[in-house]
Amino acid sequence: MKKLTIINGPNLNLLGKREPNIYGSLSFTEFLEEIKQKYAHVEIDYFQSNIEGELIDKLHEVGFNHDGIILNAAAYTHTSVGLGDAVKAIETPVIEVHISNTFNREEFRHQSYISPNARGVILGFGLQSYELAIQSFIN
Ligand code: CA2
Repeated sequence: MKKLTIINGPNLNLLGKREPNIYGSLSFTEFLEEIKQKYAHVEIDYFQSNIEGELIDKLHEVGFNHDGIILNAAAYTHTSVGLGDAVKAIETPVIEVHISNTFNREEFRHQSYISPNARGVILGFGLQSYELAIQSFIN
């Protein structure tokens, strides 16, 4: 069984509660239940934190024993050298995902410290961005 981990960064625990025009109205836990049922043959772990160091610790923890990591570092994408270094340091391939198309938003969202060391980047497809990343790991 393939083992994947989804890691979500700051404020993504608010999904479905605020700003539905940008991020949709489904909570991540609701989405995760759907996706776990659909991909029952895949082990899909989930971790969310609002704390940069906890996200780095989680990358270290799963980055040598999982088949893939799906990372939405949220705002830290655009600021965190530490998260970028962690993605570079681990062995498990990382796919960077974003719900929104960060390139049609503010200029500061065009910069990513994750992308240079990610296997790929999927953005702008809403929560489907995560599903596309799962499919890329299992196909
Ligand atoms: O589009 C994405 O997935 C982002 O990673 C989301 C981040 C943003 O800083 C990135 O530029 C793009 C923000 C996540 C905040 O999520 C919220 C969800 C509901 C209500 C408020 C914030």
